[in-house]
Amino acid sequence: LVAKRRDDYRPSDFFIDTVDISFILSPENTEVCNIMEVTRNISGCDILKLDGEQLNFVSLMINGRLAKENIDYTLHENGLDINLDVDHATLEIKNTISPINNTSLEGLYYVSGAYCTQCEAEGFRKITYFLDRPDVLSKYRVTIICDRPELTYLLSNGNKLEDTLLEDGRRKVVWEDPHRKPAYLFALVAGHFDRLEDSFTTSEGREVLLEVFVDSGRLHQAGHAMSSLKKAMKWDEDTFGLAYDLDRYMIVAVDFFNMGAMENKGLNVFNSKFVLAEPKSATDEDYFNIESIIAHEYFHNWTGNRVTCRDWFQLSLKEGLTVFRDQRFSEDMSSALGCRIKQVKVMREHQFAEDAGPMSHPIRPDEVLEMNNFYTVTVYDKGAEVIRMLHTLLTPAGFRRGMDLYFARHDGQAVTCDDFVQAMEDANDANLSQFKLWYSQSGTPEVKLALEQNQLRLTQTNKPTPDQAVKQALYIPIKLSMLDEKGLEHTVDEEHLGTFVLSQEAATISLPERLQHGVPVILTDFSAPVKIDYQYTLDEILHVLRFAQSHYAKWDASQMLYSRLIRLAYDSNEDNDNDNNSDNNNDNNKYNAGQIQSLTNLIEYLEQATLPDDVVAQILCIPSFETLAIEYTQLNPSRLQSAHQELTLLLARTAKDCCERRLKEQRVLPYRYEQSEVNRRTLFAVCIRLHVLALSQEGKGNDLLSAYAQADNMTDKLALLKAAQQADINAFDALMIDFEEEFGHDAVVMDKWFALHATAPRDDILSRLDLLQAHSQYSVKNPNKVRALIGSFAFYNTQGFHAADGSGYKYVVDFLMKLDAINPQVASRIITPLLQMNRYESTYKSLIESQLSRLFTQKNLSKDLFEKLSKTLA
Ligand code: BAL
Ligand code: ZN
Repeated sequence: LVAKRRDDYRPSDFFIDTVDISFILSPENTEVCNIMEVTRNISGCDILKLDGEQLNFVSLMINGRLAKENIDYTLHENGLDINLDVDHATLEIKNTISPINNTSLEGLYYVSGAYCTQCEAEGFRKITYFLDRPDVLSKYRVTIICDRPELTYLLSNGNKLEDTLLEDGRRKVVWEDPHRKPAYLFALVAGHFDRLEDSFTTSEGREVLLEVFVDSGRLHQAGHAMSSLKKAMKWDEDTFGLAYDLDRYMIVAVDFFNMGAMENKGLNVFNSKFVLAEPKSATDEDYFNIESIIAHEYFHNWTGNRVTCRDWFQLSLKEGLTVFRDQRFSEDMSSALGCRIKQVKVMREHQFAEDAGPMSHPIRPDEVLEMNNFYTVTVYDKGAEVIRMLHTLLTPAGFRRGMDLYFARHDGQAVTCDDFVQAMEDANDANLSQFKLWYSQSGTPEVKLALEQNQLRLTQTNKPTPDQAVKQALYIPIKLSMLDEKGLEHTVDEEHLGTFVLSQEAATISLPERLQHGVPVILTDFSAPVKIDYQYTLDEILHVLRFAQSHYAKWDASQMLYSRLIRLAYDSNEDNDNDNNSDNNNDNNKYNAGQIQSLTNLIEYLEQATLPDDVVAQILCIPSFETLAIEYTQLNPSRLQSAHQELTLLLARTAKDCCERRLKEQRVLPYRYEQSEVNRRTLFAVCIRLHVLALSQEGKGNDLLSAYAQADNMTDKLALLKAAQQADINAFDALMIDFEEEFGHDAVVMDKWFALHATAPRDDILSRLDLLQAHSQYSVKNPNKVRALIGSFAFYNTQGFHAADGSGYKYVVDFLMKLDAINPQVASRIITPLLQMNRYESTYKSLIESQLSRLFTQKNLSKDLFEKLSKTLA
């Protein structure tokens, strides 16, 4: 197995100008006939090397002549080499494939009575022999022939040219996409669906037919997706001047899908959980995610499809940029603060961990063995943070100028991240040469802040990562202000409107006398993807919470306070580890009076300030175990879990009256997905969870069962279930039976049920997981089910996964051994928490290591797992 390197990029020897591809569909044996016009690009090259995997070759014609094996062509495991010493040729290749046996869900697969494709990144080579690389752009004509009338829709990219019944009774549909595209944007779907239709007139006057295809009986759940699509189309016209370019836009929702969704030209394929919604069965979070993912895929039509990637190392060119665009859209459609907090949580919880682990890579990776392993939180979310920094540094107007120039220069091309930055530079007459290090350097920078007598000193540290030993100073925009003793906030960097750029290893900012005993408010809005090191006292944190003008800064201060208190409890548990200290009622002992008082002060502030519901809710949330874990070396997960739980219980007691009052004040209205109601329900969820915990500590009962019976929507139901899961396991069990009776028929909703079971803190969790895997709604072949059950356990059930005897690790590895043979892409996601082994205390580390070593010796291990394991065990 040889890794590919970014530096080894060479233009393709040949291009494929047109593709005329026909499918005679059959689950076991689909016949593919692919007629291509090829042109030589590099003179002197006389072998056309086509990619092909898991294909049954039938025949090759070159310019109408039947080619002979070993004379005209050679076949090998990864493709077909054709001797071609001409500048132009017409090739006709016939092959067959077996969609029903394709459990990897990459290429063309058949499941639950429907055909579906997924070609990004390198799936087209599992359909036919091809130059399967994103810088080969071709015009496609697609013919689908099917003998099963029950498959009412035979879909592909672009415009439908023909839909006829053949004499033999089979149906033939022909599609043509007028836009040149790389093979990864090809799509074919054939199935029986219900269809929701609407239309949109673009700013250029184009009348676009909009269609959302869903499983039969689910049409009433497709409306939110459709209205989200129309909002996204309008937003992109208003914000970036980008209009849609075909007469038809189709979205198909399928239950079996490796990703969230896929932006195939004119024919998006979606995981049904990101399309289907009604109040009874979808949460506010589901509504939010649907709106944002529909927008994300739509926005790809320009950032990804019209301008695509030269090679897969440039993935962040389209993904980082498109995530940034969908984030801005969501910020405009809902609560900007809520969105930003969500984004920052993803960075701190997942991206920082990835950057600190064996798979650390820059947003533009240098070396890849399996491309599917690089659809990461680094390429996507850190990539979006890098674009956001450009947006901050160049101002929104400057960023727009850069985008306009990028499209003017590169429409219809396959380009690089450098091309994008060059357009930003040229449109703004800016020098971004140091900024570009964000594309090539991995790891999370740490910025240390010190308040010296009359100045602030900032120092950046960029520690080595497994992939890069040597680092350079980055160009870091840091939103920064100072609070004086009275709580008045002052800008310290007048010149840059409050955003200080740290471009050297160290810098100082002088302070006027009135600020020399002030408190810094730093990295407001998370202005750069870095960690901050400043030794605030607890009182200083409370000062920021009380007086910072930004709600983001207030929230961030609350997170600092909780992290600090958890660290104190963790360190104190270290001394008492042999005392079997799981006695939750003793948590007051972990803290001195001043520390307990800081929490009381936080709640008092919340009580007297008039903050919006969503800000209060966010401030009452303690950082997750996973967010905290990244701050620890030699981590003992069980000790951190106890410290986390101790603080949660103390917060629940301290906030009891506050939560009780806010719960009483709730004015429950019939469900509507609108921001003020979303905020109210978010606050309800946080308060009910803390309140039930407080009651249980006092040995008092709760009214979860009746509240659940009265809830008219999934958001509140799920909040009550989570409250029960943490504080009242009997109520939880009763509600879960109720839930299954009501929603057992609904695959999408049942994912919530599986995830709740998988994250329940109970001693018999592994035997429960066994039972759940035998449930009629569960299938190891369905990625949503695997992620909901085993993924939730591995990522979020700290107690079970990190069981001291290693049984949780063994359970997951046993499962991965099975899953890898079925769907390596999903297996490679689920393994993520185990890759952090080097951050754990030696007993935990060696338990994980022995399990990973066992997995590494498995026969026929996928490239996906091989790449991750070899790096982790190195
Ligand atoms: N291109 C893969 C799915 C997505 O990021 O939209
Ligand atoms: Zn994307």
